[in-house]
Amino acid sequence: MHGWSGRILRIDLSRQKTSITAIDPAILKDFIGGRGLAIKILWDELPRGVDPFSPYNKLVFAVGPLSGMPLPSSGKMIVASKSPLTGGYGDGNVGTMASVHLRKAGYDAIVIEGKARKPVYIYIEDDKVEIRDAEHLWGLDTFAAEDKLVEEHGKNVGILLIGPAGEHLVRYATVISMKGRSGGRPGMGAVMGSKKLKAIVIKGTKEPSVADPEKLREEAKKAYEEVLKAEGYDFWVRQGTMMTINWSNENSVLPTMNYREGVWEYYDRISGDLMEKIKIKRRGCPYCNMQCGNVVIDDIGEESELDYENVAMLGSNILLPDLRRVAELNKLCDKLGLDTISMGNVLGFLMEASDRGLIDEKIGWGDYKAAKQLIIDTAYRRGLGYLAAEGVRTLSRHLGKEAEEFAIHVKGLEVSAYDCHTAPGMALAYGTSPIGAHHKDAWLIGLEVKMDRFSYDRVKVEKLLFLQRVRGGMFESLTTCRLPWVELGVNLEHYPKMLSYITGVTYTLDDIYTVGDRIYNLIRAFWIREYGWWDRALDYPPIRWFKHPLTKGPFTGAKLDINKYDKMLSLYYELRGWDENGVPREDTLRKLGLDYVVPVIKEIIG
Ligand code: PTT
Ligand code: SF4
Repeated sequence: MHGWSGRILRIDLSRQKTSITAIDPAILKDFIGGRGLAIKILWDELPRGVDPFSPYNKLVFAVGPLSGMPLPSSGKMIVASKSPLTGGYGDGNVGTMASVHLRKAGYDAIVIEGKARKPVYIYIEDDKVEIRDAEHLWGLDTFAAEDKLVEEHGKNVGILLIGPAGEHLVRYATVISMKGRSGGRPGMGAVMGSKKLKAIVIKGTKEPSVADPEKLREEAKKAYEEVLKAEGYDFWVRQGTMMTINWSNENSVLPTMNYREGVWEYYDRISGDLMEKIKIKRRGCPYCNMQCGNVVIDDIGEESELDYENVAMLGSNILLPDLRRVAELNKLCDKLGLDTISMGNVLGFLMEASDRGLIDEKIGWGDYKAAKQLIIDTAYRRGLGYLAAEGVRTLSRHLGKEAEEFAIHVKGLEVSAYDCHTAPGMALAYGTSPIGAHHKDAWLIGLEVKMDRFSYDRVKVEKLLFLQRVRGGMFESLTTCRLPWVELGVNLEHYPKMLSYITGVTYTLDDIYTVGDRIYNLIRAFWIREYGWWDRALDYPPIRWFKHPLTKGPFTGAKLDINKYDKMLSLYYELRGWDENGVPREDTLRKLGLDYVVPVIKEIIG
C-alpha cells in the first residue's frame, strides 16, 4: 500500500500493553485519514455513553497521507477523543514535528486507552514502543517538560505533551507541541491527563511509501511556488493571523467585553501593526514556507508566539489594552496547556458575572493581575478556578438564568474570536460546527461581510456547506494546513492530485467532498449516540446575539433574528439530508456507506 502505512499503534495504559493492528484499506480510502480516521475509530470502538475521563475513552492521534510529507504546510496532526467539555466529538489540529515522525515510524494513528496507575510517557522509535515512568515530568509546565525530554532523547524527535491544566483535568486543556503549538480545544489535553499520560515522544526513521514520487515532487514544487508568488505573501509573513485584529474591528466583529460589542476603541493597542513593531522572529510548523508564528517579547521578558484568536480573546474580549501583557497571558496558557480561546471566554464571562454581582469575587474588566491569577488557579483548579475549569456552559448553569444569557458557547465549546451580532452566516457556522463553536470548519464571515451581511439567504448556507467540505472535510482528513489556500489562494486542485500521487488511488475534489460528507454525518451520529437525544436548539448560537443588541459602532442596535436563523438552519439540514431536528436521514446515511449507523440512530430517535 502507498500513502498509508495501514497500521494503528495501540497502547493500553491499564494493562501496560502495546500492539499494532492493521486497518482495512477500504476504511482508509473512504475516510482518508486524520479526522476521518479518528471519528471512524471512535465510532467503532467507544462504548456508548462512555465518560470522557473513564479509562474506556480513547485518545486518537491521527495523520493523513499528506501529513508530514515535503509538501506545503503539511506538518499537521489530529488529536481527537470524546470531549469532556462538550460530551460529543472533539478534535484539534496541531502543527508539530510529531506528525513527520509518526509518518516515518510507519503508523496512520496512535490509539491510547486505559489509564496508567502512575504518570507515564510513551517513547516510540519505529516499531519499538515503551511506556516509561514520568514522575520527573509530572507537574512541570509544557516548556520545562519539553526541555527535559529533549535532554533525554535529543532534538531529532517529535514531542506531544500536556501541562498542569491537562493533569488537573481542566475541560479545555489542550495538547501542546514545539513550545507554542496547541491542538484539541475541546479538552483533548484533559483526556490525556485522565490517562496519566504526560507526553508522547516519537522518532521515525523510515520513508513513507509514495506511489508516484516524481509527479508528487512536481506538484509540491508548483504549490510551494504559488505560495511565494501570492499577492498577499509579504504581508502574511509580516503579520500572519494578527492582521485580523484591524479587519475584525473595521467590520464590527472583534469580540469585545465578553462578546457584548464588535468594536473596541483600543483595538490598535493589540493590533498586527503594533505586533510588527515588537516582533523579534517568526516560527512555524514543519515543511511550511509561509510561517506565521509571530514571536514577541512579553511583559516579563519572555518570548511569546501570537495569533489572532489568542490576542482577541485575551485582549479585546477582556478589555486588556496592552499587547505585551496579552502576550504574557498567552504564553502562560501555552505553558499550562490551556486553550486560549476558552480561557479568554471564561475570563470575559467571570468579569461580566462580577460586574453584575453574580459572584462574590471582584474581577474587573481588563484587570491583568486578576486575569493572570485566575488562569493559574484554573490550571490547578484552585478556588474560583475549580469552577472556571469546567467551562462557561457549566459555570453559567451554576450561576442561573441571567448568566446563561451571556455564556458564549455552542454545545459547551466556547466560541472563537468573531462576534456574530451582525453575521448570521457565521453564527450558523458556529452552530453547525462538528466540535461545538469553532471557526476552523467554516470561516464564512470573510465572505459574509462583503455581501449583504444581515441577510439569511440560501447563498450563505450553500457557501457554508462548501467551506465545511473543504476545510472541515478535506484539510482535516488529508491532514495538512489549510492556510496556503485560505490566505494565499493556492489552487485547491493541487490537493486531490497530491493525494492521488501519494496513495495511487485516484481522487477528484468531488470525491474528497463526499468523504467530507461521510465524516460530517458520522460525527453528527456520534453526538446523537453519546447524548442519547437530539434537538435543533443544540445548533443555535449563543443567546446573547439574539437578545442583547450592540450598543457601539456602526451597527448599533443590531442583533440576530431567531425566526430567520431557524429558517436558515432548516435549509442547512435539508441540504445536508438531515431531518428538521438535525438528525441524518436513513437514505443520506446509506448513500454515504454508513449503513451501520442506521440502527443506532433509529433506536435513539425512533
Ligand atoms: C485552534 C485554535 C486557534 S486557531 C488558535 S489561534 W488560529 C488558538 N491557538 C492557541 C495557542 O496558540 N495556544 C494555546 N494555549 N491555545 C490556543 N488555542 C487556539 O486554538 C494553528 C494555526 C492556526 S492559528 C489556525 S487559525 C489554523 N488552524 C488550522 C486548522 O484548524 N486546521 C488546519 N487543517 N489547518 C490549520 N492551520 C492553522 O493553524 P485547534 P497550531 Mg491549532 C499557540 O488547534 O484545537 O484546532 O484550535 O494548531 O499548530 O497551533 O496552528 O488564529
Ligand atoms: Fe503552521 Fe502557519 Fe505554516 Fe499553517 S501557515 S503550517 S499554521 S506556520
